[in-house]
Amino acid sequence: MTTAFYPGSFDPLTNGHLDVLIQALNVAERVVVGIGINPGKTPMFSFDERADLIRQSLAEVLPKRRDALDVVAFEGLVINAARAHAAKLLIRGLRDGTDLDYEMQMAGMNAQMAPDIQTVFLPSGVASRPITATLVRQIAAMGGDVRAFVPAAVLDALTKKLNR
Ligand code: COD
Repeated sequence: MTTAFYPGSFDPLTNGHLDVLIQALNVAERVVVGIGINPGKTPMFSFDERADLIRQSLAEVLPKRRDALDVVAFEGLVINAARAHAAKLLIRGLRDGTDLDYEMQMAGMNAQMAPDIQTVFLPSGVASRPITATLVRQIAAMGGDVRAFVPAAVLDALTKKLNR
């Protein structure tokens, strides 16, 4: 069974993240989404909230593959977390050339540290290319409409979190 590790902050999951997750399920039988925990940062959503939103959002669009998804927390190096979950593929989404430059550096260094783990770049869909979780949080906090950028479960959670 091919297992892929898809690391990120997912604070919260956006349509861009979901697009890449769906593509990852086309290349791997099982996908482990790794939510990176940074003890120095306070996220908008807790680990449990982020994990639930990822599971709910995938179940909404791809119910048949819900059992192929695991969501875990990790700290430290991505390659160590990927290994701990027996993943041979490391998934990264690409939005544009800026992502590519940065991701190429990480992929190169990860390949030297962990030649047994293959980085796989998956391109953003056209509609989700400009979306970032940081901007989604900012727009929502300022009362803007983010329904075009996030799955329904995330929109609901943002509305509740911001008390609207
Ligand atoms: N379209 C396509 N892909 C997207 C979109 C979009 N609109 N938005 C995000 N993505 C992709 C990103 O490119 C990324 O691949 C993934 O989704 C997650 O994105 P984020 O923004 O939630 O999370 P990141 O990229 O900030 O990652 C957080 C980590 C904790 C994973 C990160 O800090 C990290 O990689 N830490 C690694 C430490 C490490 O191993 N360092 C050594 C590397 S050599």
